[in-house]
Amino acid sequence: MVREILEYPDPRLREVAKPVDEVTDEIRVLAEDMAETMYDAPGCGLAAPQIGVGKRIFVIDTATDDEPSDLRVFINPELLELEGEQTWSEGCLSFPELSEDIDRAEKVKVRALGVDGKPFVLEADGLLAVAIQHENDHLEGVLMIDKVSVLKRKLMQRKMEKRARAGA
Ligand code: GNR
Ligand code: NI
Repeated sequence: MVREILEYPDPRLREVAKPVDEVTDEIRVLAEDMAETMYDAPGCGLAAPQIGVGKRIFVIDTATDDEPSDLRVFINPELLELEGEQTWSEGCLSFPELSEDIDRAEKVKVRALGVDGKPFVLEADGLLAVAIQHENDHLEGVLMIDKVSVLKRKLMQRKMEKRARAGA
């Protein structure tokens, strides 16, 4: 089921998400809904707080249009290692139509549980590494607007206020 994506400045985007106790069928349905919502948007990642669920889960698919889909589900993720630096022009489904250059680590090592409840470790670089860091931030209530200059932050705030007033 496609869920509604919350937009800045919804206060639910600022809450710190809680660990998942056990990977149950309910969690698997949530992960499915998140994937469906991400593909529908469309976006290359989605964190549970973006649909108003304060749990530590995110989904990512960085495959391009001409590649087969590559859905990854991360439950209770932990970033174990961050290395190097890279800058991407990032978007966020909670800031529709905005994009900003954000500095991130070039490579990340992440540990998480999969939908089978089993732990896995993944080393990623490029866009996948960026997406993992972006989604992990959502679980901490951190948003891309927090990572830009004061001037850009004000511009982003203004654009989002205007959008909210327009009833978008
Ligand atoms: O769809 C998305 N694209 C994107 C592009 C560059 C860096 C990060 C992202 S994540 C974003 C979807 C989203 O808001 N996830 O939280
Ligand atoms: Ni986002």
